[in-house]
Amino acid sequence: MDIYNKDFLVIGTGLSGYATTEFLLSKGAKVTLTDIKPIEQLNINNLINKRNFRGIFGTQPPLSILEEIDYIIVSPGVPFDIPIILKAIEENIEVISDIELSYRLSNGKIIAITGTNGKTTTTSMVGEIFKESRKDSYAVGNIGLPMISKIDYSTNETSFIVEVSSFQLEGIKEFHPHISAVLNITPDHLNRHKTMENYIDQKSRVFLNQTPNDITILNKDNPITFSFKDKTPGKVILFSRLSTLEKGVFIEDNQIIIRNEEKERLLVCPVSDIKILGGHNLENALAAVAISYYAGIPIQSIRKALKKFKGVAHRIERVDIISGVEFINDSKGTNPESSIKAIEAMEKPIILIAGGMDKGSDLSEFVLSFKNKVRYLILLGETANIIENLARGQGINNIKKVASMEEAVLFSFNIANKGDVVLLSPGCASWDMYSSYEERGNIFKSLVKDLRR
Ligand code: UMA
Repeated sequence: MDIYNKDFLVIGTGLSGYATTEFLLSKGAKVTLTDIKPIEQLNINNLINKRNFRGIFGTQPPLSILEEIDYIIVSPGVPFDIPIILKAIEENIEVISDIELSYRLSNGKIIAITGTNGKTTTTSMVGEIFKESRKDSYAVGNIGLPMISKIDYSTNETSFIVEVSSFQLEGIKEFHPHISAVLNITPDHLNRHKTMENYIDQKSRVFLNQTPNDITILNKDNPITFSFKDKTPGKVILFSRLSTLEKGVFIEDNQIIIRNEEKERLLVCPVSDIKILGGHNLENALAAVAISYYAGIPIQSIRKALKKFKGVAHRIERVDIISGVEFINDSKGTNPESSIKAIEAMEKPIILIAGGMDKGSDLSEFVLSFKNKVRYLILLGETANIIENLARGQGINNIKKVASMEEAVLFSFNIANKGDVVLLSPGCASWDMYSSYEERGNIFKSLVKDLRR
């Protein structure tokens, strides 16, 4: 893809838009960066005076700008149905996501990991496994590090381990992973994708450009991902926590096992070596084993890295134990399914802090999972009333609605008994009150720290 002297419109000034703009300018492209937020709310001082840079902020860009534009790069959080994108598509201007641009400009191989939950943990695990075997690699993408920021460092020997979201997959065309993995699919982001069918279609785009020479790794235990075995052009490798397999990665006698094409039965490690909590994390580990093994990583490195892996921030992250009360930050519980997994992973009575942006998700399964586990419910954000009504319908009456995380943490500590766990796992996105789940989790962690003062 030729970018020198071409005119790019980059929509969104978050992590992806900023990194994309910096990269494109450094390669001699002309960039118009836009964001609906006003300039005072954006952190773009380092770009403003650069040559070939122009900014349009505080509004959607005018349609007339398209006359000068060769390519549009859309940040993941920007929906594809805004007027400028619809018009550009009508006028045959290429509209792609940051991940597609990065793919076109990168050297090396791509491993793409998607799914509703577990993407970040699995991507981090695979990243650690690759590091352990000293393979030239970068863990990038939805994990919080735009892939474009590492393109300049890539060679033919580089492996990009890319966490890809349904948002990013919406804007791919040629993106071609050598290995793709779909961990699980349950309802999420329905406010953007509208129907479950659409969401599933976006996820299945991860293997859109694969060939029989590529590998698609699928979770056998999730009916939707299992059904992808008949859709992908790639060679299918399954993993399963619940059943043994003729070929693939599974658990037998509390050991993680690989059975390869030659029907060899390879022992990876005992399940007890996986230190991160919950059955869902065991599934993530099985996926990470499958990805790494088929990427050619020696089992010894896989084994070592898995044993060392301590989890990722904001995902069932142990923060502190104060006066016998354990605090766990699961701010990355941004959809019901993810938070159900966190609740299932707890072995103590739970004081749950939940609620957040209303993405249109059905929260009833989430509330059903509270039964016999959640002792007290503290609610905040847009969905507080919805969760309260569902919970009362289930006979749960220990409920407190709060206006801030500070109030939530103080109240939780006041009512907690020794041996309880205070779990922040909202079941909802953070964007009604915070800029990201990271910000929400960091505020929770610092408030917990303050309890010690
Ligand atoms: N904006 C517009 N016009 C619009 C809509 C939004 O200009 O019509 C602007 C917003 O004002 C904002 C910017 O676009 O300033 C937002 O961009 P962004 O949301 O894409 O934010 P980034 O900082 O670039 O972060 C994105 C991913 N965010 C989302 O998908 C929402 C990050 O994933 C990712 O880590 C990062 O790129 C690097 O690749 C976060 C996420 O929540 C973790 N992902 C979702 C999830 O995991 O469930 C999909």
